Amino acid sequence: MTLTPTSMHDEYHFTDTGSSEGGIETISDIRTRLKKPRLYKVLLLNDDYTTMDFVVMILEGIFLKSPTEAARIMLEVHHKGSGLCGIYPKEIAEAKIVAVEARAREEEFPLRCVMEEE
Ligand code: TYC
Repeated sequence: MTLTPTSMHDEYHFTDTGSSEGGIETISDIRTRLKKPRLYKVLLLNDDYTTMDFVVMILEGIFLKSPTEAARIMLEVHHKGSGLCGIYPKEIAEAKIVAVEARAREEEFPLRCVMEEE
């Protein structure tokens, strides 16, 4: 059985693959077991003005990267134009982007961050 997503639950789809506890499996059991959030890549974009140290600080502070990983991602963005910071459910990805751009604005850096559905 496949339940078509509704407007209230459009980020999930539900597919019946059988019950685990025996007896009658309810629709809410199926939702609890099988809801599958869409995931989004969050990417940092290069620019000519934001300092490398600030980008590393953002990657450590907002994306919880180690200093080594933060430096690696920063250099990838610097050399290739963009770089992957993490993969998150929609609301988390949106919150990371707002946090990055708010911190960048405080320092008057033009740093941009975007999301792409996986
Ligand atoms: N290109 C910047 C510089 O040379 C550094 C930078 C890296 C900026 C990553 C943004 O997302 C970025 N100072």
